[in-house]
Amino acid sequence: RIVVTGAGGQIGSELVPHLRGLYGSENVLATDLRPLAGPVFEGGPFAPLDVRDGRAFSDLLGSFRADTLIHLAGILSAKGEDQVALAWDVNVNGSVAALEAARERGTTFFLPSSIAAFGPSTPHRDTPQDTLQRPTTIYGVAKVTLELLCDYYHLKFGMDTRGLRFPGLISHQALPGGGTTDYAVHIYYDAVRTGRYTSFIAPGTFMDMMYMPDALDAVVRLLEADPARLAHRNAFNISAMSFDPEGIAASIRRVLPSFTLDYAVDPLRQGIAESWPDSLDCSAAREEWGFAPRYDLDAMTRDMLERVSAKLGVAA
Ligand code: VAH
Repeated sequence: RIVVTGAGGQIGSELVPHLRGLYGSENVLATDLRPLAGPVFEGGPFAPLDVRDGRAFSDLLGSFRADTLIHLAGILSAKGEDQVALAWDVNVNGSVAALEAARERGTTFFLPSSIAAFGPSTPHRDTPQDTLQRPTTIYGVAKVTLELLCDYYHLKFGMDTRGLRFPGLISHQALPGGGTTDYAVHIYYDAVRTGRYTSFIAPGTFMDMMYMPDALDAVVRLLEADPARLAHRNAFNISAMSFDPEGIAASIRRVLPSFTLDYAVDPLRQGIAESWPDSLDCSAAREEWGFAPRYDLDAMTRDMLERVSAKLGVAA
């Protein structure tokens, strides 16, 4: 029985229905700061939760008889730079409360890390699984803290903690909020709406990316993996592709030939993007639990344009 925090976010809004389809709706409890609309809220059990409230967190895991906690609640990179104290409070204190509640209740614990856990001094190409991590955003500093905390709780208390370093995630269900890779989602919506997009990330800025179905599959595969095979536990590098704005625009033009891209670079998010890797080495994830993404850039583009067109009721 699984509890998911941040269920209304970009990952949670797709992961909750996915897990309910696999394990039964009654076995997946969605939580978020406030009641939600849509399938997450209507499709199964929901409870409001401020993840910083440790008592309420532990009580919820106990009353739901959870055996797994997937803790997604957090503030993303760009929004974190505008609200540093809040980002630290929610991302770190909220995750400490989650870890303590999971320890108290003996639940398996999943936490998402990010390519944001790397910084300018990290090798940018084929970024190793184990390497220098000196991130320059509060979001990244928090992610490194949480990677270390999850390893510590495993070593100190024997907790089953597991996690993934997500690349930028592209999806059509819920829009991301406050991220740096969000341009790779917005571009599809504008391609359908207007046939053109103005990118806040500059040409030549490569970042690791992945289509949401592959992210959902990775979470389930890691949580179902044989722990004896896990040489690493938290923060597996995973990625399905690496592209810059020109690359995703060319992919869109292979479907919508008239699509055009121009630029209004946002210095804040451009600076964040340049501090992150260009491409990850994902060999540990492949070897230890069979990570195998299915979508490449053109397959993602075809599916995204089709889904966003249907969602907006616009012929692409
Ligand atoms: C962000 N989408 O942009 C998130 C993610 C790898 C990027 O952490 O902040």
